[in-house]
Amino acid sequence: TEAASALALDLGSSSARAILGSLRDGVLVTQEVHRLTHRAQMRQGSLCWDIEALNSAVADGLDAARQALGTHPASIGIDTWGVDYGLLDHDGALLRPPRAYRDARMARHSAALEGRIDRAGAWQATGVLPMEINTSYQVFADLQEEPGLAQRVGALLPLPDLLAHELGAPVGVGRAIASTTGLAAPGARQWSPVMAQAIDLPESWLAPLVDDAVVSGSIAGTGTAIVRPGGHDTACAVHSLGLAPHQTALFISCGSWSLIGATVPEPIVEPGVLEAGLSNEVRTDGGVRLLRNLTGLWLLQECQRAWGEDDVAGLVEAAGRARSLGVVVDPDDPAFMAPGDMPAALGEWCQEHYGIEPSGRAQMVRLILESLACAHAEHAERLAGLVGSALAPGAPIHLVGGGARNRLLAQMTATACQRPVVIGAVEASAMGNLLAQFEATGAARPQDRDAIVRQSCQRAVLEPEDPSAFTDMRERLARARIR
Ligand code: LFR
Repeated sequence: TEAASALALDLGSSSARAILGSLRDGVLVTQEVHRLTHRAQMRQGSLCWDIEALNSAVADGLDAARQALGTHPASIGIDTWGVDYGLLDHDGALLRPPRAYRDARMARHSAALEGRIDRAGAWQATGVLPMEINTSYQVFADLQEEPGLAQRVGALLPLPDLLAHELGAPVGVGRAIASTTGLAAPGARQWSPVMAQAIDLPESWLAPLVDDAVVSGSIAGTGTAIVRPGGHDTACAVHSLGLAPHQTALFISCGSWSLIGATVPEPIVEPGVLEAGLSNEVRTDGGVRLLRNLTGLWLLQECQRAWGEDDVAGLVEAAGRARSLGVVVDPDDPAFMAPGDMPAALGEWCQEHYGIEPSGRAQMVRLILESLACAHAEHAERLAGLVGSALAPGAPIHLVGGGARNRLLAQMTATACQRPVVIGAVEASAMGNLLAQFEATGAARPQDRDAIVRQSCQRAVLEPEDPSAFTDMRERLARARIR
C-alpha cells in the first residue's frame, strides 16, 4: 500500500524540529528534515521569542519535507510549548514579538492579580494551577503596563494557533493549548468569564475554541491540510502514549519541564487537587491530563550553558559514577526559574539548606537527576492518592520526551517511585503530533494508535531498585523545607 505522509513541526523552547512521518501498514517511520536552534532574547526590556525565526522554521521545514517526498506532504501540524502567545491587531497583523514566559514582568503584577481573584478562585474557575508563567498572568501584566492595549488587540493567539494562522488556518484556538492559558473554563469547552472579568480582558481578544485532531484548513496552492494536533507539545506527547480515551495511567513528559501526570476522562476540580499543585489540561482526544509542571532538565541545560558543555551523554555518564551528595534540591524553587548562573544557584541552595554543596560537574549533574527523581516520586504519590485504584502501587509510569534518553534519570525515577518505568518515544511530541494528523485525515483510526506506537518505537521497561537512598534524601528535603 501507498504510505501516507504528514509533517510535524515541534517547537521547543530551545529547538524547533520538522519531522516527516510516513505511515504504511500500521508502521510509522519518522525522519527529521529540518532543525533550528533558538532562544528567547531581550528586546526593549522584555524577554521575547524570535518569531521570524520560528515562522521560517515552519517554512523551511515544509520545503525540506517537499524535497524529501518529491511532493507536498498530505498534512502539517504545529505544536509548541505552552502559555506563550501573539497579539494580533484589528487588521490581523502581529503587534509585537511574542514574549517569553520567563520574562520578568509577571513578578511585578502577580500580587495585584491575586488581589482581584485569589488562587483558589482562579483554580476553581479554570481547573488550572495559578502560575506566573500562565497566559492569564502574562496578559494581565501586559494590560497593566501598556495603556491602550485593550483596544488595539483584535485576537490573542497561542503560539501554535498563531503559526497555523500564518499558514492559512482560520483564527481559532485549539482546546488543548487553550487549557494551558489559565483563561479557559475546566475542560476548555469555553473561555472563563470569571477570569476575563478579573483581568479586564476584552471578550473580543478570545478567539473561538475549536477541537483538536481535525482538519482546520489548507495551505493555499498545495493541498496540504492544516491540522491542529493538540497545539500544546505536552498534549502531543501524551497522545503518543497510545492510551485509549478512558485509560488512566501515569506519565512523565520530560524535557526542560518535567510534566508528571495522569490521564483522566474529565477535569477533577476538588480542593485536594489544588493542594497537590495539579492542573487539568486538555488532551488531544478531548480527555484530561491531570498534571504538575515541575522544573525539569532546564536545570541541567542551564548548567551546560554556563559550562559551555554540549555533551549531555558524557555528563550523565560521569554523574552515574559520581558519589551522591546525599541531599536534593526542590527543582521548583523560584531561585532556578530565570536563565542565569545555574551551577552557582544550585550550590547556594544546597549551602543555605544543608550547609554543603556539590563539588565538580559530575556531582552537580547527579544532584540534579536525584532531585528530579525525588520530585517525580513525591508527585506520583500525590497523583495516586487522588486518582485512586487505577494507579495502585506497582502501576507503571510512562516516560517520554528528551528525558527518556537519559537512562540514569529513568532508573532513578523507577527506584524513587517504586514503579516500573516504561520508556516511550524520545520525540514524543512529534510522534503524537503525527498520529493526530493521521487520525484527522483518515489515514489512521484512533483505536489503532496503540498498535501503531507499539510497532513503531521500542519500549523498554526499567524495574525499581532499593529505594533507601531516595527515601533518605526526601526526608532531608522535607526537613530543609520546614526550616
Ligand atoms: C513543556 C511545556 C509545558 C508548559 C511549559 C511552559 O514544553 O509546554 O507543558 O507548561 O512548557 O510553556
